Amino acid sequence: MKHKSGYVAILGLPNAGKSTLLNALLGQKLAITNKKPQTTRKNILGILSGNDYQIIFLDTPGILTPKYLLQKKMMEQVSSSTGNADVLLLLIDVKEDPVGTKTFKQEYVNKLLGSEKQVVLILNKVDLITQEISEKILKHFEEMNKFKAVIPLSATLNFNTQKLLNEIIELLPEGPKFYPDDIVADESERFFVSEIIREKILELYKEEIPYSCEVLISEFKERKGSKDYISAEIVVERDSQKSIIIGKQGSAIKKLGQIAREAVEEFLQHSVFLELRVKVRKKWRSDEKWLKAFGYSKDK
Ligand SMILES: Nc1nc2c(ncn2[C@@H]2O[C@H](COP(=O)(O)OP(=O)(O)OP(=O)(O)O)[C@@H](O)[C@H]2O)c(=O)[nH]1
Ligand SMILES: [Mg+2]
Repeated sequence: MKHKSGYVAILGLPNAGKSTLLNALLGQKLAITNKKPQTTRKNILGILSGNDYQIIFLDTPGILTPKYLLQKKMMEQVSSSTGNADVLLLLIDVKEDPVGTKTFKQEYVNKLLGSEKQVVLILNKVDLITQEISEKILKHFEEMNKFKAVIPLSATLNFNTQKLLNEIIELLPEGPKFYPDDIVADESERFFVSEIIREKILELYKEEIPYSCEVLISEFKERKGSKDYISAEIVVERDSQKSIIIGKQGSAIKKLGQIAREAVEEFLQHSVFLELRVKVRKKWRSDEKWLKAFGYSKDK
């Protein structure tokens, strides 16, 4: 058998389960996930290598109509993921959007379907609906005749993920490995640590607070034989948000620091001393200069 390789972009509305699917396909947690929409802000590359294939996945932010500059940058990330892609995975949350009405309302999705790209439609979260409804939805999409395949799947239960992989390998062109077999990600540990902290902010704080936060790693000192030292800045937009992050007598940030540290230690497999600071950068989500400084650029 010939070796196959290529790029596969994972696309869909916010909260469809794209990052959960990436993690399920890789068999390890690379991308942060949360029940709140717009968790992913930057593309995350994950590589799956087998004897006769190498799939380079790109998890992307959810497709939306941007209302402020950060969302515009997130959509630029989405757009940049499809250019090189050999296969597009379009995820639909079958509970929230059973026949794809919300998904196909997005002009961007229709543009993709009108392109030459091979699209596999994934009916995600089938664990939340009955078999009967699942079969009806499957039939509905198969009859549209727009997809290379339509696959009912549950990313959380790992249901049909192997079937999806077989389908992807089938669709990929012949080609060599682009990365060594043991490489799974191309981002730095710093990036993943900042994402883990952001994930814990999403878990601990309510309403708009997580949306107003960005996490930057200002220092990361590896120390053999003792704890790594990591200093992170949580950037918010307003003083009032800073007070909420810190909480009464520092109680909220203390809790955040503790659960974030445990998760970072699990990821790094090393003890760490984690220091968190909060900074206000007025309206950073609408500020080109700050967004650039925070790494929101077009390429990737
Ligand atoms: N029941 C069920 N829940 C799922 C499934 N896949 C994902 N979820 C949940 O859906 C929520 C959103 O998952 P994410 O993976 O963060 O979704 P996403 O598409 O990456 O979201 P954004 O990054 O915000 O665009 C999380 O609470 C997941 O646990 C699934 O197959 N079944
Ligand atoms: Mg995501």
